[in-house]
Amino acid sequence: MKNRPNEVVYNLEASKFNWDIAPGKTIEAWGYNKQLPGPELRANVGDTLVVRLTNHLEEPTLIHWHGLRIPAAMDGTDVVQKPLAPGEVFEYRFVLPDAGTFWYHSHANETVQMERGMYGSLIVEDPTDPVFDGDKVLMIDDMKLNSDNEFTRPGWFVPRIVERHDGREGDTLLINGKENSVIDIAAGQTERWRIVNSSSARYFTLHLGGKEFKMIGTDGGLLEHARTLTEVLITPGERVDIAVGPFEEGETILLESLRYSRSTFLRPKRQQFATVNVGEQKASIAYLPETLRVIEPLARQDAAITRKVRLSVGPSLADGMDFLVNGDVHAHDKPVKVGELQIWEVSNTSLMDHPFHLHGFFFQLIEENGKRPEYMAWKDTVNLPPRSKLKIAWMPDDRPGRWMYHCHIIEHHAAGMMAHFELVKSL
Ligand SMILES: [Cu+2]
Repeated sequence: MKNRPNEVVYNLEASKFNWDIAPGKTIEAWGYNKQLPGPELRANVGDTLVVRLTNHLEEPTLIHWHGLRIPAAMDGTDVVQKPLAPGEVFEYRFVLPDAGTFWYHSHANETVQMERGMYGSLIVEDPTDPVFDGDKVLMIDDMKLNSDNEFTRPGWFVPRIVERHDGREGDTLLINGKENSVIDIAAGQTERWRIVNSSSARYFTLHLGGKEFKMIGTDGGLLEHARTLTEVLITPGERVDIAVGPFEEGETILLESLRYSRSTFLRPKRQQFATVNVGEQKASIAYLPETLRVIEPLARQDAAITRKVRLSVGPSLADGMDFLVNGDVHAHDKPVKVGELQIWEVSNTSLMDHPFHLHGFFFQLIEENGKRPEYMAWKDTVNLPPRSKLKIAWMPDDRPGRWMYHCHIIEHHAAGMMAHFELVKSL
């Protein structure tokens, strides 16, 4: 709802509620405004977003604004904000600096709160965005439920270490909180689909029955040029915007995730998430320009490294395995100075994949295992396969405070694969 000009206000009420993921299949969800996902928030770039969060849960909570370049105090983690106790209200208020596909989620007791549904999308539009015939948000998730549709708790040692090692994956596959979703599109039309991987640990390789689609954007907004693909990997936390269509009337297309092996105990599978139904022919006004925007490079591939971040695993007596950053759990990294270009070498010495997420800033990938990346993009989450090494460049602008980076497999984050650092005016 619009209040003052350029101010967009939402109320989010966090609570427990019953949610039908399929006809007759009801779960006890936790979420916002009794919806799963929470309300789709939309505003224009430059608007001030005001979100009043009321906590009706029986435990503390917080909202993290994933991908948003906002002041540290609004980042919604427990290092910048006291979690809201039951009954408390907090008002998040910040200017939306960038157009793109973002999302919000709980950053408290995440392995429970996110798994149960505490997330939603935040779409920031720009009047100069390419024109499409439709714009849909698809939030990918999975849930691990028992035969009574209850969330399981891994009580025994073996299930517990498996869930800690693999991250929590379940066989209940959801798009926008529903199993076996049907996505309608008119024949002859081209739509923008904004895909958000809001799962705890699932690697989602989007596949539309082998049909070509165009990847037009990622975490930090539009790419420079569309990329024609038939599949794209979207790891937890990442977003990919695609242009889909035009299709023929009467077509039925499976929306699946292809098999991706990330060295888990659980065997990876090809799985169907939804069906795309192509309806009656309609006229199209969609137009995709050759150049979507220009992305200025922050640094050359050979730029000198200013910091090394090593993701690894090590043995743990109590839990089987610890998840480490530079050899430490829940690490404290050195401060970063405002205005000093950061060139980080992020490496993964473990034998499993980790999606690396930096809070509050976009980075550019400038080198991938010794090679120059294929295309330019602004990112806040990037996957590291086993034994891989990336170089990322990012500019800490004038938003001092406490920030963090972590693996976006929520169970790995909880098991220690994260670090705090202070952004300071002077060192
Ligand atoms: Cu991880």
